[in-house]
Amino acid sequence: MRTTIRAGLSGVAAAAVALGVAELLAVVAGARSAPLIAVGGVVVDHVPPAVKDFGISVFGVHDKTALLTGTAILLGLYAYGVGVLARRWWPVAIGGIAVFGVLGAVAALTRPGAGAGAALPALIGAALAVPVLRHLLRRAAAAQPAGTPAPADTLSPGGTVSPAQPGSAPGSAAPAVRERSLPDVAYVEESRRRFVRDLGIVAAVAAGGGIAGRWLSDRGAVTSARGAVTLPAPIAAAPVVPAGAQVTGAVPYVTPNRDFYRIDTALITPQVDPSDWTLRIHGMVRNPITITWAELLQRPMVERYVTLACVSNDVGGDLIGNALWLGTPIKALLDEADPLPGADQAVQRSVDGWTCGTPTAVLRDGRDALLAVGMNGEPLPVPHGFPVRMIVPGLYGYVSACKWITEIELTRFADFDAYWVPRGWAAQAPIKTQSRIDTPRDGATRHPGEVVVAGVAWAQHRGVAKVEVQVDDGPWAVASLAPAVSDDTWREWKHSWTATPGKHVLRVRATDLDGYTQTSEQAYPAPDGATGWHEVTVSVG
Ligand SMILES: Nc1nc2c(c(=O)[nH]1)N[C@H]1C(S)=C(S)[C@@H](COP(=O)(O)O)O[C@H]1N2
Ligand SMILES: [Mo]
Repeated sequence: MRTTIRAGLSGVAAAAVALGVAELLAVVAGARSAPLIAVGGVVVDHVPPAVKDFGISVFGVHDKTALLTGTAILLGLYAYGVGVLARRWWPVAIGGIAVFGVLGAVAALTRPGAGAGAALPALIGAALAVPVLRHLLRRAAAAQPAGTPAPADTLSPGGTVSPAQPGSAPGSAAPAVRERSLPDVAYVEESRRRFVRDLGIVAAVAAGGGIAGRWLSDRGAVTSARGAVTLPAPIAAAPVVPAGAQVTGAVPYVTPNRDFYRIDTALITPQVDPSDWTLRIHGMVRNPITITWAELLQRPMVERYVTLACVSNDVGGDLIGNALWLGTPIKALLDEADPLPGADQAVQRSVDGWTCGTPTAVLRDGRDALLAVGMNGEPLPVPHGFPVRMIVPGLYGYVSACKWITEIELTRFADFDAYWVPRGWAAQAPIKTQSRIDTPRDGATRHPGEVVVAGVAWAQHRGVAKVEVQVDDGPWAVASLAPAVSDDTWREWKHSWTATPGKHVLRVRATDLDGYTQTSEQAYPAPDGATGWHEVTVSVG
């Protein structure tokens, strides 16, 4: 191993230990104060809308992994560089590590809800990296064969680094000069062994701290608090799902919680203990309200199927799901708060600072807009907003479905842009009428004869009136629609196609109860939802 590489690895190991220890400290200081999470969060919030497919996407799980991996790789390269330079010029190490610590601390301090303590994980981690790097660089220098240009004696902030460290190799008590002048193969070998050993110890501490910290942050008291929740019974039960609402070949009519898509900007899932939870309704209201979890559960609860969709869903995509939500109608709470005339926007704020803006009128027009506490018979899963989120039939999630909600501020659209609006998304975004073919899959093969084509169609709060299927450029055939549960849910459909040998394109389009038929015109998800017909290609033979 070359000396430069040893120095670089020393830098990487020192950075890793800083991050690992910071991750552990963040268990106490707040999970969002861990430097990687804090810096990642700043990046998420500040990506220019022009960075396509990234800033313009409403973050899914993969974007987050990519972001954190990318940040870690950049940091690793930086730390490698610091290690290599520090070998010749120690102040670089101090400066480089200080920059790293201060950046992490500032990022953590600027995260929503951060107290002064949020700076500590990054600062303490960085402070620890200094002696770790110094120690590893000394080991690396000692592992250098004699005769190699050795800047080791410029290493330490104290000036000379003597190989006379306690417990060092044979001959280590000798002055540096002797080490340089006498090629002592055994000494170099032993030093290399020690370097590798210490590098391993540092890496283990880093990994251990990181893994333990992440584990502890992820399963805070909230998992058990959620387990202890008993949901109240609804005063109005959901409509019964009619037999036949689910069609063979299409997705399940009710999406199980574990399969429900997840989209949010949170790099770590917010952990909100219901006993600490409050919702404050304030701003342009005559009567500001704050309610606790216990008070919320006292309110009348209803149970409703509502199909939630993400604006980032591509034509044919799966960022959509249908669940049974248990919640209290938000209208009654808003009526009590008594919004002032002109307060046309209800801005919901999550515990992590994320915001969305919903037209106040929509929340009060009588639709089942719920402050939800239950999903498919369970308390909300933590990634889906535990303990409380909003569910508003008919609007894309980014303008309505605030998870981990703690605040509703009545304001004007003219006065406040919610999170995604300055990032290139529309302030108002009703869900567009859409349809999808679930079977056959694109690229599937079938035998000639009867082939079942099936899928889902949705036009939340308007309702689906008709679904049609087209084969190649033939006439549109009306598909058979499964019974509807409500206008706020998707509808499954099927169509029997007599397939002939060859390659065929199947297309679907829906018409809603307003009489609107999906346009063939293809539009990107940004700024207010994709359009176009979903099509699949099938080989028959
Ligand atoms: N706190 C918070 N709530 C949020 C988001 C978010 O980033 N943060 N994303 C919204 C978006 S874009 C969508 S599509 C829905 C998705 O809800 P789900 O993850 O439960 O499917 O949550 C909404 N609520
Ligand atoms: Mo979304």
